[in-house]
Amino acid sequence: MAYIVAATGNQHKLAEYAQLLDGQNIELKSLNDYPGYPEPEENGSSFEENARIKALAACKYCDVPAFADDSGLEVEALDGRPGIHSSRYAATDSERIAKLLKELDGVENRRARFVCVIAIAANGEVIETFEGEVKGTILTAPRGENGFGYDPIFQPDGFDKSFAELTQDEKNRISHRANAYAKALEFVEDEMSILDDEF
Ligand code: ITT
Repeated sequence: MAYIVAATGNQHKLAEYAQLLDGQNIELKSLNDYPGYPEPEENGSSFEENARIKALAACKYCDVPAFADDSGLEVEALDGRPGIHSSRYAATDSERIAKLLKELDGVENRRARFVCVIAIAANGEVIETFEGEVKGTILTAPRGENGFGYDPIFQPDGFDKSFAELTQDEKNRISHRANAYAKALEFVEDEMSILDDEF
């Protein structure tokens, strides 16, 4: 059995990955299995740089293959903000949503996309990165209770529901994270031996 550590402190991301990896021949470990893990500073200037930082730090500390994602919401009318600062944009999910809706008050162009870059690291180096996106629009008020982050105000193209009104399974069929994951899985299946380290 191959092992991989999901290098995230975000339990919602972890739950999405647990579902995505369900049925694969890979055992998912989390940072909860490594008490005392010192989270690295995310000081990169792109999603890719931050994903690399997180995956590499976990791979080195846990001494097993690891992956991490850096993700966020890019709003067209805000020149791509909050982007890589999506998590730091405000203190809580509801404050992040309120702040974004205020910035977009009266703004006609509500186009946005979620981006996710997954980095996989093994044997002390980043092996590869994979990018996924999902395009949509920012609603004028939050809708739905599922998901996390900006999900209640993001409506993916082709749906009349917000991400937070979709089930995790439905979100996992179309999300930025799922799209990046599908690319990563294809790569891992071809290169399965990178996960064959002793645990
Ligand atoms: P880790 O770095 O520990 O993985 P994090 O939450 O800090 O956890 P990021 O630095 O990648 O993760 O920040 C991503 C932020 O972007 C996240 O906190 C949400 O606010 C937002 N975000 C990312 N993916 C999202 C999704 O699927 N739905 C809603 N919001 C999302």
